Amino acid sequence: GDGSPPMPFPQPVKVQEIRHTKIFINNEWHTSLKGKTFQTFNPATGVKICEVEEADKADVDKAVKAARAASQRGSPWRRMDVSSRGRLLHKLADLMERDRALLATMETIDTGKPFLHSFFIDLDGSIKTLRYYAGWADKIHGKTMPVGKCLCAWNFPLLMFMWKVAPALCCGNTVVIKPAEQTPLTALHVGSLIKEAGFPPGVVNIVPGFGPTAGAAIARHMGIDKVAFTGSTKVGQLIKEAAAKSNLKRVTLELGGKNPCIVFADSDLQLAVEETQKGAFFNQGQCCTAASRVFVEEQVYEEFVRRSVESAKSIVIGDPLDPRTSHGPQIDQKQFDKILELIDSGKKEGAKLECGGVAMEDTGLYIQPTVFSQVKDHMRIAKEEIFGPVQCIFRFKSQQEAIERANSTEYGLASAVFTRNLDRALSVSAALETGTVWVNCYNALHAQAPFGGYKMSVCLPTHFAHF
Ligand code: TXE
Repeated sequence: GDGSPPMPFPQPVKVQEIRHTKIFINNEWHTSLKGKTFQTFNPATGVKICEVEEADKADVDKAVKAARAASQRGSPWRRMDVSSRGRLLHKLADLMERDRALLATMETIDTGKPFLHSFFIDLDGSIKTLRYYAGWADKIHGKTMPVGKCLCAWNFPLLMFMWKVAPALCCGNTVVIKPAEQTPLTALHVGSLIKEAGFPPGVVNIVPGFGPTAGAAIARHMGIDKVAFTGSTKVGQLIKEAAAKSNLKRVTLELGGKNPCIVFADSDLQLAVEETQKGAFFNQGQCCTAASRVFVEEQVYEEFVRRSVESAKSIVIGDPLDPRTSHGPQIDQKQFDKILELIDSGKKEGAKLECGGVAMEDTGLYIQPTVFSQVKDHMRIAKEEIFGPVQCIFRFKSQQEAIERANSTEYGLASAVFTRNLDRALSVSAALETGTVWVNCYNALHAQAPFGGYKMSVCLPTHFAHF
């Protein structure tokens, strides 16, 4: 080296005991009104981490009351000047930086995602999202909505929390947030940091619980003005329906994807192999932006498949807390079973299984990175969101054909184009019906860039990216 001491490598923290497992309302910790709790598990080991208080309709009512009171005219939050609001968001970001290793460890234990991903991607994105919106707080002139409610998914628990809460707070709203039942821990820790940062009571309330109970109570609540949701398309439809049938609350939905990549023969092939595969397998494939359909021009098809298989076989699967690991377990048994069932359908429908396709033998919900070639558009693996580590490779002949096939889906979240021809990159990008089109890269997400989509992937009524 250059003689300077080595950069300290982030290490997971030894978590002795989870301190925050209750419902967070008015900056205080509450037990469930029905006296119920639920368990959260480590998907890498199947071992129970702890019990969490389970919120239901009555707890949601209590949280909405607190959020309403905190946004009353004359309340500390309403009287606070906008730059102080920005300072509070920065303070929260500072506290998350202080607790970064702890939060990353908790995220890894609760979701199974590799620790270094939690540390460098989820925590980085969460903190940057807060700081980005902190900067907006004194630059917004216009209408705001008093009470928002957010429902989150389990694939990026902390990041989803921040994508939803940071813009809402930046505009002076108050929120009630329900984390996914699989992954409530980091949200609850952030509850303690919200209190420590000095947010007035009731501005942020956190109600861990299940979808059909706590989640549904939110969707149809008369005292909530806006709901933001990330999850399945099916539940997204239920939420929009419940919103329409109750008080016509505004709805933001971020749902599934079946995201196409188009790889032309004139691309940097190695780059295309690496980026599309990263896109397919990142977070064990549990991404709404997962690169689940890769269309490859026929001249380079065989070579692309060969290199993709080689790359998939080199992925390090293991204990998510081990910094060498790049691939962890799936989130729960239900998802695990769904993925294996879809892999099976791919085999039966005649796609060629190039590698993977099976679970790991020992404990935990691990599925080997899987590559299918010779995938045809009518197959289930070509149409349904798999949400697992499955890469599907298709062959195409002409640009027009590739665009049409890429667009022939009910989804429209993200896509990518790989080519050295910039002219082609621009015309194909314009033709793809997706909110994001990446050129010669994948999953390049930034707090500064909007994130939206077409068709059944996204429903965004406001100008803000995520709330
Ligand atoms: O999602 P659900 P699940 C997709 C992915 C995955 C599939 C199923 O394809 O395989 O969805 O996953 C709350 N009213 N995505 O079953 O059920 C629930 O408590 C109100 C894509 O985990 O949609 C949780 O907080 N809320 C995705 C959240 O919805 C309800 C991320 C997500 O759960 C509810 C996750 C109800 N009736 C899954 N029912 C993405 N876009 O990234 C459930 N919930």
